[in-house]
Amino acid sequence: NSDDMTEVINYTKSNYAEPNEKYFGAAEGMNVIYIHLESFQNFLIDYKLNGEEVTPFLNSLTKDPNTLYFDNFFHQTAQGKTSDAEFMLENSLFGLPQGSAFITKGQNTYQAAPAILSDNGYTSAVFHGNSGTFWNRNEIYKSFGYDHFFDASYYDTSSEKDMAEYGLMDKPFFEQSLPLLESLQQPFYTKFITVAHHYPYKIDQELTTIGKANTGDASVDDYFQTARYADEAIEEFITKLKESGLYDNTMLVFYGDHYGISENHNRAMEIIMGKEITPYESANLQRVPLIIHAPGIEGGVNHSYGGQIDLLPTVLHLLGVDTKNYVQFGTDLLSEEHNEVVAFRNDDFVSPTIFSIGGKYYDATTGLPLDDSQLEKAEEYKEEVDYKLQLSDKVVNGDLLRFYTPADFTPVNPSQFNYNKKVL
Ligand code: GP9
Ligand code: MN
Repeated sequence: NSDDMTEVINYTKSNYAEPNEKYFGAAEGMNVIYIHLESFQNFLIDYKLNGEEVTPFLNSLTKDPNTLYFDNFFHQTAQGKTSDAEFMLENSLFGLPQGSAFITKGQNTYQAAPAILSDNGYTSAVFHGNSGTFWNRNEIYKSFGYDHFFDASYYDTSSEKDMAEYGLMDKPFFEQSLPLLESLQQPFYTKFITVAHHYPYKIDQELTTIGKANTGDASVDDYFQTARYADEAIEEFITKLKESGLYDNTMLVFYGDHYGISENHNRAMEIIMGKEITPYESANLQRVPLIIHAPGIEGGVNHSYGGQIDLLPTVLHLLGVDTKNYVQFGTDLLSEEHNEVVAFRNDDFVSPTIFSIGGKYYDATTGLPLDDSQLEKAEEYKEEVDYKLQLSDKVVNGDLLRFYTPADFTPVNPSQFNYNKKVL
């Protein structure tokens, strides 16, 4: 009820991190293109398989002078997988401890990125070569205020060799998306959801340009071939964005959605990583890429600890939109006040100093059991994480944003949107 909302607003206001004036508005008025890196773990960046880079394009992008690369960025997803990642990045609300908020909370009231940016003159669209009902996207996107959702019905999916398990393969997907993208009024806020690099990472060997690993565990061995394919598809897309001129006034945000290799494959991963996969190392493997490119921004490797919950305030501040009045559980990764304690849905957390895994505390740098002198600090972090998750669940389970409209936010009317392909 609404006094719960008062508690939530008090928390999010106290948790708010001031923008970094060096980056606030650095991408103001630019288009936004999110590239959803399906099942991409950050260990792939700069990884060499038998001496060969797996993802040479993304590797080069992390070194571009106008690119911020966050090498301590973590996924925070649970059973909702891709949909949890989307839920967090659009709302800065955590997904649920069980199930998928996309499916069970599709009709809630949200103050999501598309709606906030619509008030700032943006057109919004999602591109995804799978059926629009998967993860209930075609319903919840209306609650987020997305103007367009180009699902499989907008693509030519007639050729079997172009299809992956969850939709159109990335190369034809990006190719066919370009005219749809160019049809949008600018500035636009868009998200492209890839599918080729998805468990169990099977791919037509005619499409591969790198060998398999040889751990003997098929999904680990194949993981590198679909990662390379996805990297090539993205490179092709970026090349086309440059040719079309869009590249010069667009902020690109690449993010990994969740792990690709589960803990069932630790034995094989010990071969891949060249070390024992302890609970501490497994937590380290939950890093996913976050790569933000925009013309003119000061790039570099940013070591701040953060997660998908932090994407919305980070992106809005880069666009020059302050987030003080919104209910967001993450903080701007670029802010001097950014909160570096990264909460996971299972109550584990990581931070620059302390990891908490399965109820045990570890030194973040050595992986050794935490020194007693740090235990009080660890308990403080644990309390903060539990409270943050519990409060976010209250907002989502109680649909509490019904009781709070931020200043100068135009509430969304989901029934105004129709994603069906217009018969021209
Ligand atoms: C489904 C695709 C994959 O449309 O996004 O979803 P996932 O299985 O990764 O949650
Ligand atoms: Mn996924």
